[in-house]
Amino acid sequence: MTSPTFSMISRRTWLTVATAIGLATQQAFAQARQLLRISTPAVPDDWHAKMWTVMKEQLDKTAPGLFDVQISLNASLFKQGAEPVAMARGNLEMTTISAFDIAKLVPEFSIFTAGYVIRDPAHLMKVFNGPIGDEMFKRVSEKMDITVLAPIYYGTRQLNLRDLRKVNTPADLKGVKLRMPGSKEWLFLGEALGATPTPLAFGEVYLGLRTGTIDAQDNPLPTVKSAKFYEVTKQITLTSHLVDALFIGVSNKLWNGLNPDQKAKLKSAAQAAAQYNNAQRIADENQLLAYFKSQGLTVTTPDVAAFQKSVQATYLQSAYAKVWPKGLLERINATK
Ligand code: KDO
Repeated sequence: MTSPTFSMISRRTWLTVATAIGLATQQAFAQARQLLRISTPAVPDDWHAKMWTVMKEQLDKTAPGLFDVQISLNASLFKQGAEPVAMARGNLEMTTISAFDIAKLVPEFSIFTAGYVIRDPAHLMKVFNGPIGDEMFKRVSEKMDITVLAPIYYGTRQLNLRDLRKVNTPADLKGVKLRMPGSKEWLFLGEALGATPTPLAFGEVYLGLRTGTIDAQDNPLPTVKSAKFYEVTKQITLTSHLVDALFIGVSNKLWNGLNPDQKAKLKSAAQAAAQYNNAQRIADENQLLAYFKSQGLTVTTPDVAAFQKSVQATYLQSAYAKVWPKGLLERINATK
């Protein structure tokens, strides 16, 4: 047996040292990665669930190794509506919050929970990506310690009934057990529509419709498809009562620890996710009625003007409208 030559030793040594350096770098990298936990009640097939992967993939390219993105769908990490509290406690970094979640802590935000205020997706984007959005998101940051990175179009909420029913005006919804998410702001919207609102978490809606503990639910068409509500309902009534937004929010604890370049990369990735979601939802909304009809559902158009008049009057007379900043409704209406 020949003894190892000098060059063999040095090559081996070099390899060992290089491997050790590699491992140490990897460890340092892993340790330095910011935990970015995301929780949402969205079902995997929904665009606002898939958009998180779009965000993650962009971050992997623009900021490799910076974030450890962990996506939890189906409310498997936190139950619907519990996300802002989890963020405040440092147990969650990101989610989509609704105007209804925000209104609990920023009461003036209830203006966006009112039916027939936002006109369409383009109006929604103009309002939230302009000075009104800036002012309102500043309040969100101050009171909730959450920075809004991008508004998203969740869709236009429609009525979806278990059984066939003539629905022309709010009076036709009298006694209908309409499922709403479980907060007073949501229940008020159900009441304003003329129904008997029944609180239920999103994850329980399918079963509620199947077993008949509820008569109806409201959600945008893409969600009626992705959560398969069309399988357990017979009618869609196009009230278009709420052009609904969600807001991609990050905890200030994480946000304030980032440098300007990292902030820009995270914001840009969130905006890419929002754009992806918006484009897909709008395309879906234009084509899904044909699909639902092919599945045997009846699609009806009520007297939308009657719904609008009644819902707007209910909100304007309510305690909610009393805390809306003076002139805000007019400014929203005037946004073109
Ligand atoms: C729902 O529970 O009806 C709702 O549409 C309310 C939204 O604010 C949002 O929480 C949404 O569910 C979930 O993201 C599931 O799609």
